[in-house]
Amino acid sequence: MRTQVAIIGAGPSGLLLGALLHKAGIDNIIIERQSGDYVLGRIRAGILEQITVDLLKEAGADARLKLEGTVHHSIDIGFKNQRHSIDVHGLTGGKVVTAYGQTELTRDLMEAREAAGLTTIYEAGEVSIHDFDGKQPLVRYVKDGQHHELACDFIAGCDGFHGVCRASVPKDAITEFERVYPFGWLGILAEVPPVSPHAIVYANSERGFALCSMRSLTRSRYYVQCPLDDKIEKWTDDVFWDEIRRRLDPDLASRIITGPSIEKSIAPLRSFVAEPMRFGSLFLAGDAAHIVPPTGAKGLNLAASDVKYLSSAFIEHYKEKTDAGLDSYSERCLRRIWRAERFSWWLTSLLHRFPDTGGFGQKIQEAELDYLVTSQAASTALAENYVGLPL
Ligand code: RFL
Ligand code: PHB
Repeated sequence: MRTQVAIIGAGPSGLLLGALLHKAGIDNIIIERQSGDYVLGRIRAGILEQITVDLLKEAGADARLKLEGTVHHSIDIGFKNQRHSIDVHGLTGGKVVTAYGQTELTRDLMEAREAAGLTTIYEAGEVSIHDFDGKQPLVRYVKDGQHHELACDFIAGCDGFHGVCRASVPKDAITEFERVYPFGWLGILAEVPPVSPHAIVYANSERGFALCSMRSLTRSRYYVQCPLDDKIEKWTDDVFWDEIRRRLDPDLASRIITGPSIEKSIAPLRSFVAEPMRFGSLFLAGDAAHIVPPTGAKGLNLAASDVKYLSSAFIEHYKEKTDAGLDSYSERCLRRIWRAERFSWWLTSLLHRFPDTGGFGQKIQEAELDYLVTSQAASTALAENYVGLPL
């Protein structure tokens, strides 16, 4: 088999890249190690920057997003038992974010891909990549017990943090930067109306961070900071609802509508960047190259901006016969990535309780939050980053 771009991974990065390349007439095949249902079963991001929404439109996969996505003009910040609204729309000259689940976005891209008759090989085993520093890049995999080879011009490593692509780069060719946080996020999904349908609530409390988010007007997503070694069984639905209420201001806590969880999981928090993102004809994109703690809602959006740069670079290569975009890919992406890394690290530091936060640290966080919600300069800095820095 042969294709122009072999894409490893059918998460949001791989599917979006495949769609944009197809629109430009560039042949691509996606190889994914899991089944489609497994990929759709992972509950992750919920907040899309305008750049991500625009890319889905460009990919021809935004019909349902337009109908079902909820536009948010502001975000709420809670601390010291009070909630403060930050008018993101007003502070950024009219920019907004859209609440729409990663699961839905992935489903839309999968369906568009299937409708266009494009090849995705699911449940591919033993995926390996070869000769990406030479002239004949190759992907090998096993499907239904048979060994296969896919020859290509380029390999796009869209296979997430634990994928094979970054791991295949010689250690001396790559530099990794990492910070692991001493807590996780326990998230639950429930078929109940969100307590705050028009603004995501980010709350700092002495008991730890809490977040109120949504998937639709009838489906809510909530998170609380928890110890990394907590067992999920400890967190019965009742324990979860009691705990989140204690971390929110009394008004919000009294209005939260509870119900049985339909998904519950604990995710670790990490900041990570691998540099560079290009190795010959291998290009990393999305979580394969970088991770942010979810506090800034940047992970999926960064994946989308990588894909924007990468698809433009491939289009230039094939249509305009110039490699300028491919040559500058890594540098262009990393500038935006490090700014999002900084923002996500800062917001995480400001809103969570760390082992050494103590009374003094709590007071300092509250003082900074007070400044943040009362100073137009500080609110604007938050708002600009939250809606996404320009490409
Ligand atoms: P993915 O989604 O991990 O997809 C990678 C795909 O590659 C496959 N794969 C392989 N395929 C073939 N061969 C191999 N050897 C392979 N190894 C792996 C995997 O099965 C998978 O299908 O990476 P991608 O596409 O780069 O997308 C990144 C996003 O998923 C991620 O950044 C976001 O979910 C992060 N994130 C958020 N981002 C936002 O922009 N806004 C948010 O509100 C937000 N909230 C979140 C989040 C992530 C969270 N968790 C669980 C980490 C909330 C949470 C709780
Ligand atoms: C979510 O809805 O899953 C979500 C929202 C905002 C975040 C992180 C996750 O910052």
